Amino acid sequence: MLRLLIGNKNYSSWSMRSWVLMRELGIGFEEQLVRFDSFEPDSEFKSALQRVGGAGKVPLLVDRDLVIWDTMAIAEYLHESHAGVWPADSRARARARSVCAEMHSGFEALRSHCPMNVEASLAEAGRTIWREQAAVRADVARIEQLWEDALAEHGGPLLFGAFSYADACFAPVCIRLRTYALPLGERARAYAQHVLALTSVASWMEQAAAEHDFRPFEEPYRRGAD
Ligand SMILES: N[C@@H](CCC(=O)N[C@@H](CS)C(=O)NCC(=O)O)C(=O)O
Repeated sequence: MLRLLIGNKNYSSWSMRSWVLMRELGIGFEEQLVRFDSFEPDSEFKSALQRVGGAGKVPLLVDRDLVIWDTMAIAEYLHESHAGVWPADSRARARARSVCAEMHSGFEALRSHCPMNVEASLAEAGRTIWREQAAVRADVARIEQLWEDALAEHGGPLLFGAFSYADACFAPVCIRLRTYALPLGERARAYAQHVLALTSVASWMEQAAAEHDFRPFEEPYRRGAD
């Protein structure tokens, strides 16, 4: 049985990507939550991960004695044994890998100003961020363009028609857009709503909202859980 080590569901956007991918494709796994803490070298979080292997971050996928770290490597490993991780058509697959790679290495402004927080409603912080941070506006414009191009080429409702890792990869972005109530065009909004309604995404969000594990260092905008 595969084992997936993840962080707090309310905050861990990278964990969410692998978890949603596996759940949506019906790939069986046991999950192990490693609670976020300070991330200091001697923290509980780092010690727990060190005992398993990898780079000291979540998610981590463990298949017997094999430890796979980093979401892209996890997606590629699962692709070798399961259909549906990437689109079947090679052109669409190349494009899906491109958009995921861009997400993986980019959108720094959106990620740092709008950290994922499933349970919070931060529309007011979102309005300030939107007004003051041109780089966040640029990130969202680029994301909308990526989405619209893929939706136009493949007909929706998901980026490459049917579900693929690309949708799991952008699921935390859909949550950020919702938490911070950032403005979005019609087509992008419909896509984000579709992603949020996926069974796997809805159940991650439900479990995240039930966590009630307020981690102050992940909370630039709140003093406590509402
Ligand atoms: N590039 C990595 C990023 C993983 C990552 O940054 N995970 C965060 C949690 S969402 C983490 O473990 N942070 C701990 C740290 O930065 O020390 C991936 O794609 O898996």
